[in-house]
Amino acid sequence: MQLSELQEIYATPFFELISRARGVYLEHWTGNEVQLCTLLSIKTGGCSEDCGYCAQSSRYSTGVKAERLMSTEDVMEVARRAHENGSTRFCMGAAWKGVREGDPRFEQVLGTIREVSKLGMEVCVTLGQLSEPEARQLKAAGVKAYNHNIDTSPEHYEKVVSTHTFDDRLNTIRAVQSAGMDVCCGGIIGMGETELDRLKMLEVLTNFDPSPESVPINCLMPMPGTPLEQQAPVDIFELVRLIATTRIALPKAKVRLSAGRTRMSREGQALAFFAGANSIFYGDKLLTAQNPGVDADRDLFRELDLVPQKPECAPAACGC
Ligand code: SAM
Ligand code: DTB
Ligand code: SF4
Repeated sequence: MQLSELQEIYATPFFELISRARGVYLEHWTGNEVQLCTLLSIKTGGCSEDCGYCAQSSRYSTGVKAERLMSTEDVMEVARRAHENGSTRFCMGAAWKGVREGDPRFEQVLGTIREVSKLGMEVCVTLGQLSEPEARQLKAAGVKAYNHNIDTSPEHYEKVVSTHTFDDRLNTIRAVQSAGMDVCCGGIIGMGETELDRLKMLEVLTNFDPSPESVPINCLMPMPGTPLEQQAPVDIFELVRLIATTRIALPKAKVRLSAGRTRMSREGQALAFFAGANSIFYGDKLLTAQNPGVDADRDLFRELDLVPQKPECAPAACGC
């Protein structure tokens, strides 16, 4: 989609915008179903990169300790619990610049993926940069989707990160697409970007071929010690407008209301679901930051008559 079209959609009067987005949502999705994704940091902290929002960069004193890669056994324990709690997607994240074929730590992650994929949840990983050989190995091990966010507009990206480029991010996404994995790609708002930057980010996402399978929209969680620790919270109506615009521009993508829900009211979240968000991270913790508790989300779902989305047919567990 062109930037001018996105600008036009975004500028529609608020109620018209969210009604239109709701209409698009109902054409493509079963009403009231929201995907529950559990996130697990399998390798926390000590990252070489300088992403200005991230508590896991070794360049900032954030209080996050560098830990070793979790064992397959420990990951499986969390994954089993997530499955029992109704999660249909399990996303494992690593604080790495990227992964290389043959690296023993990458081999270990492949082994973990093989085990987790037997549980029947959609498996997603976010391990940083990769090229085609690594992408093919991940796909063969059972990964459905690879999360790699572009995070903001190309212009704003270099104000937030200096150790890799926006083009590096796009190259990884291309490798993921070539290997036949789904692309989970979105960004963060609240990093000092303009409305135009947000729409330029969306322009890039809408021009992916194939389209992204899911689009996480994160609100910056200002992590103490990072350069962005003082950023003001995102205005809820700006977030809802962006979600509605994303829903209209990418009707078939799962739009994930991602980081930052701890600072949103229940009413704000309800508006975001109405406007087309249909996926959340479920569980008390994101990677290092807090997420609303499982009990709070269960209550919210009950009050809004939302139900967990069923998993898509997962080859390893599928009986059909
Ligand atoms: N190292 C890998 C990478 O950079 O792609 C994977 C992990 S990284 C933490 C995954 C994503 O988490 C980032 O691209 C960013 O969108 C999101 N994220 C990290 N810190 C955040 C924060 N403080 N607030 C909101 N989103 C954040
Ligand atoms: C995404 O877009 N958001 C998630 C997931 N993909 C990996 C990460 C959010 C991280 C929030 C900050 C933290 O927990 O440190
Ligand atoms: Fe490292 Fe990813 Fe955090 Fe950037 S966002 S510092 S690459 S863990």
